[in-house]
Formats: sequence, C-alpha cells, structure tokens
Amino acid sequence: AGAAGLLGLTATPAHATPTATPWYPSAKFGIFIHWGAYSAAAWGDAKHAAEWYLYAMNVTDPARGTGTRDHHLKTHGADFAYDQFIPRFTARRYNPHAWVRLFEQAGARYFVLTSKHHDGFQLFRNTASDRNSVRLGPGRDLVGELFSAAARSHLKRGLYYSLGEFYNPALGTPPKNPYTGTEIAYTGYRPVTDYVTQYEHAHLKTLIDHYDPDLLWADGQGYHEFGGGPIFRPKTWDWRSDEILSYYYRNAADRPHPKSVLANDRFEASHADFATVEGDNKKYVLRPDPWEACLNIGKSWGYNENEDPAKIKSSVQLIRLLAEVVSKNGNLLLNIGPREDGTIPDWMSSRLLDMGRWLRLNGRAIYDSTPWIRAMDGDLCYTRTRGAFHLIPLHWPGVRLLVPADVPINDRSRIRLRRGHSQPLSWTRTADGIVIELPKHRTDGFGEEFPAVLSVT
Ligand code: FUL
Repeated sequence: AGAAGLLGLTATPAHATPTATPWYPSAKFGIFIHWGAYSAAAWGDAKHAAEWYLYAMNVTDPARGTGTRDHHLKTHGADFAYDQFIPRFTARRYNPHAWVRLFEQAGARYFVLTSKHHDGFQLFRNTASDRNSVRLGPGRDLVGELFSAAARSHLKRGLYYSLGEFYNPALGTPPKNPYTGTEIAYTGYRPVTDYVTQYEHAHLKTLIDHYDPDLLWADGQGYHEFGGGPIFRPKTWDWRSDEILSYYYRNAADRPHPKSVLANDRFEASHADFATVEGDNKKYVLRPDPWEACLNIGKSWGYNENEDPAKIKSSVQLIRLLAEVVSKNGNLLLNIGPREDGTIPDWMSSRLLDMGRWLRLNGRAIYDSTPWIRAMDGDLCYTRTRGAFHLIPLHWPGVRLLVPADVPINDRSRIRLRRGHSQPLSWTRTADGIVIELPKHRTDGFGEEFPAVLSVT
C-alpha cells in the first residue's frame, strides 16, 4: 500500500481483474498424452523412444544406435518415408469422451496433450502449415475434440508444443538425413521466411486463441542438443518466447472470467510458472517453487510395440512416486501413449484406474496438500492439508510404525487410517520416537505393498 494507501487508492478499482485462483499447485496429478504420426510407427529402441522415430530411423551410426533404422528397413523397407505413417495414423477409434472419463477416474486434475512433437505433425487446425491432422491422416481436429469433451469436466486442459523440429524445411532446406545425405520428405510445408514468427508463434497464437489452454508445455527448445547427432539448425536460437507468453497471460487475464494459466520452463523465457523434472526420482528434491515430474509408465512416451515389459512400472511404483513427488511439493504428470487409432492399451489404463482407486481413498493427503519441512524419512512421506498432517508410509508398515519425534503429533492428536478404521490408533512416545499401533492387516482392499495414509488431526 504505502503512499498509494495514504492517497486512498488501495481499494480495488472496478475494472481490476480479480486474481484467478492458481489451480496448479493443488492439482498434484495430471495425465500427459503423447500421440501423433509416430504412434503409427509404434517403435522405439534401447536408445530412442518411439516418438523420436523420425530421428532414429535416420541414424546410421552404430554408436548412436541403429535399432530403429534396422527395424524400419526390415519392416517397412528403405523406400518407406516417415510421412507414409501419416495416413496410418487414423484416430479411427478415438473417443475423447472416454479419455476424459478415464482421466477423471484416475483422479487426475489436468491433462497435457502433444499438439505437435519434434516430427512437426500437428494435431490441431491451423493455417501456418498443412502438416496437421485436419488436412492429413485422421481429417479431424484432435486437440479441439479433446478440449470440447473436457470442457464440462473438472479437468484443466494443457497443451504440449515442441518449439523446434527435427526436419522442418524452414530450419534447413531441403531437410536431409545428416548421415547419408538422403532427402527427407516433409509433407504439408507452407513456406515461411521466419520460422519463429510465421510458424512457431503463429501456431501458439492459434492454440491460445482457439483452445484457451490452461497450461502450455513447451519442449524442443534445445533442439541442437537432441541426440547429439548432426543437425540442420543453428546452435543458438532466439525463440522470443517472452512475446508469445505475454500474449498468453494477457489473453487469459482479459477474458470475461479471468483465469490462471501456466507455462513450463522450456520456453527459454524470462519467466516460468513451474520447473519440469524429467527422469527418475533421484532428481526429485523438496523445493519451494512449483515443479512437475513428467514420468513414463514404460520407456517410450509415444506408443511403442517394442516396450520392454521389465521396464514397465507397476501401479504400486507409480502410487509411491506420486506420494514422493507430492511430499516434495511437486506435481506428477504421468504419461500415456495411445495407439494410432486412439485406443489406450490396457496396461496403461489399468494403472491409471489403480491410481484412481487409491486416490479415492487417500486423496485427502494428496490434493490441496502442502509439504512439511521434510519430505520424507526413509519410506515415510509427509504432507499437510488444512487442519491435518499426513503420514504416508510407502508400504504397509506392519503392526507398529515408528515416526521421528519431531513430527507434529501432540497429546491431543488423533491418528486415523482413512477408511475402514475410523477408530483413532493408539500411540506412545518412546526414546526412539513416536510408535503408532496398527492393525495387523490393512482392510482397504490394497495389498501390503501399497502406500497407506495415516492422518493426524
Ligand atoms: C523430451 C522429448 O524429447 C521427449 O520426446 C518427450 O516429449 C519428453 C516429455 O520431453 O524432451
């Protein structure tokens, strides 16, 4: 307030936009969807995820991994161009309402769909390029359909967009295989002289204007670093993302119902609303600002028929990771890769449904929670919500749970298991810490290996 307060100017002016409630930090759990022409190729190798197929099929250097190339030559032949997968990407059984229902049943609060990945194929209607699902392949606006289906749900709607691309002609004409010099087809190109303004910003502006996304998830910004192979674009690239993000925020604030929108940290802009952490939980640390772990169930982000079953995370592992991320003040963005026809493999949907089942019983320790001063001790995670402190042992602890003496439990505290045992549990303070007595077996329908929640009020 200060001087303005003295001058009586602190009252909110009538035209001021109310601060939209930031939905993101309390949402905790979102679904990432990698879907595109690569879903029709449906193949990844030990070194390349399936959504990198266009890149990987061109790699001839054994040191960089020729698994995808070998597969491609054997299965499709040397004359089969990547763009021939576009008509095989059909979305024939795409049911966006079923997707929305599944995400809701999973307990997710938002989703992020790939509107364009590094192969440059767009899942939305636009005029900057014809390389999109309306003009080619499915003949449908896949982004628009999912956004409409989710419009009346509680899900917030996000879009992934790769700033850079592997072989866009505007980044090096004509695109060639960097190893062999063979030309690479890029169907649907509309010539531009300025990739950033006429194409990338034009795309993002279309996404903002037509779909009004709650979240933008940029990627592909450091394109020159991808895979370490030879590339066509300059080493430094000025995305001028501050311009497009200003447009995005302004647009959201100017709406009749202003809303809080977010952008991730891959725009190379002067501002990011949350940090992205890709990879395993060795990288997860408690930090004060919002962050998001993007995580795969298997190894590929795009659908991969060659997925190694040994690398597929179980529902137990995923729920543990969710608890860990949330105790560290993060959100979990869990990825699925639908098939080219829009169906979601059972091994993905069954895991989502397990998470939803667990969250229906235990979500009170997850949604809207904030971290404690420590995220976890060993296998025990902590979260807080209004009026409650939650202990989340990552598996059933047996008849006694020992918790450190400094957790906020006092003489008036009641400790309860969420369901099935509404009776407060007995506990005692000992020299080693606080010992909580638990029933011998859990009765919430989950195996002993699943995380449990004890709430202290
Ligand atoms: C990475 C991409 O290269 C992967 O293909 C995937 O989209 C992941 C979420 O981000 O940077």
